[in-house]
This record gives sequence, C-alpha cells and structure tokens, in this order.
Amino acid sequence: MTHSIYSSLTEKKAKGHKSFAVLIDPDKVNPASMDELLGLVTEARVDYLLVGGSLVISNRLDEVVLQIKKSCDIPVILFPGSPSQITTHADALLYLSLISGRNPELLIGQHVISAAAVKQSGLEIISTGYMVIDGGAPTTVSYISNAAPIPADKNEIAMCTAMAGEMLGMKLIYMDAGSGAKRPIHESMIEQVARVIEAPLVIGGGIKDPEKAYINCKAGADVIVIGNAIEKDPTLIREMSDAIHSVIIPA
Ligand code: 1GP
Repeated sequence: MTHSIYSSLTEKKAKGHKSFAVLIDPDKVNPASMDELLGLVTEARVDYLLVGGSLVISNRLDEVVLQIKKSCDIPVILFPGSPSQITTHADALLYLSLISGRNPELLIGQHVISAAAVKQSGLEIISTGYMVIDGGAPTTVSYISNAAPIPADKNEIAMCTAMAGEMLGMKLIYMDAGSGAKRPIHESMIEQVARVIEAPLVIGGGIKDPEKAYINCKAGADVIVIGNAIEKDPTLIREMSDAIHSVIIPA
C-alpha cells in the first residue's frame, strides 16, 4: 500500500471519512503564533496543513514549513498563488489549474514556465482543478486571477466545470469562495458537484463556524479548508475538527 497524501485522501473518501485542512498564510504568522497554532492542530488531529495564499508578500515560506516539520507530523501541502511559492521542505503541492476562469496564464501558462522546477522538486504533485465561486464580494483570489468566478447560484456551471476537470485528468477538485469570503459556497452546489465526480472534493472560503463545516461534509465535501476564521480565533480548531470528523458517509 502506498502512503502518499493523495492515496490517503482517496482511501479516506472510500471509507466516507472527512478531512480537515488548516490553511496557513506565511504572511500572517510569526514563530510564536506558529508554536501556539502547531500545538492546537496536533491536539485537534488536523489532517493536513495547507501553506500559501494568492499573494505572499514576505519571504517566509521555507521558514514556516521548516517550523511545521520540526514540531509535528501533519503532512504539509503547498497551495501556491504563484510558481515562486514552492519549497522542497513540504510534502506535496496542489498543482492548480484555474478551470473556472478563462485566463490562459492560470490554466496552463505559469505551469509551463515552472514545470521543470516543479518536476525536480521531488514533491508529490497533486493535479487540482481549482474553481473559484463567487463569495459575495471580490476576494484576493478573484482580483489577482483576473478571471470571473462562477456565480454562486449557477450549480450547473460548477457541475460541468468539475466534470470537465476530472475528465481532463485532474485528481482533485477544489471549490473555493476565496479567503475571507462574505458568503461560503452553498451546500446545494457542493451536493450537486459531489454527485457528478469521483475525485475528492475540497471546499474552502468563508467557513466561519463548525455547523457550516459539518453541513458541507454532509453535502459531499471530502476536505474542508479553513484559514481566516482560525486566524481570528485559534480555539475554533478543536470544534471544527470534531464537527468535520463526526461525519462518516460510507459509499
Ligand atoms: C482560501 O479556501 C481557503 O483559499 C480558506 O478560506 O481563509 O476564508 O477560511 P478562509
């Protein structure tokens, strides 16, 4: 049996187990706040740590990933906003293609530029169909990507986009309302997308309370990503984790 991160995701999905990923933005942490955070994520049995953001201003990616690696065994997955956000100290990389947009740079252009470096990195590469869903106000990702998000009430566009991504060979579908979104993705969209794909479905953006995380898992999300709400109140980690892990939906 292989123990790659992607295999662990598909094994969990097959058993109907849900995963919790905490998003760490290197710009918003310091060594002391990271220490506290790493204690909380370990205690709460967080499944994955995502590191990155649409816009990383500081040059602290290596430092942040090394600090994580020193103090816990939780797999570190890079969630890069640009090809410069890569470090070989992580375990895996979400190789994102922005399939909800029509900006060729984010569909394939930046991938070509960084392909050789990504291949040499030795990281586990997880091909990801990244879909930005309108979260009620412009977010950093919607602005930076220069691409229109999928309207929040157009479930059929989301379904067809996810299906197309999967048929093109993408291993993961990540639907994101954007960090700090006013409105998280509605559970009806999650439910309908989950029904038409077999790939694990990652949901993030604007999830502020354990109830919404729970509802999303019930609707078919396999991984819930939370960043902002935890930055504001790290004690939420435990409740979020309990809510997400309480859902088990056998196939
Ligand atoms: C953003 O999906 C992530 O890309 C997480 O969003 O920071 O709003 O939790 P939040």
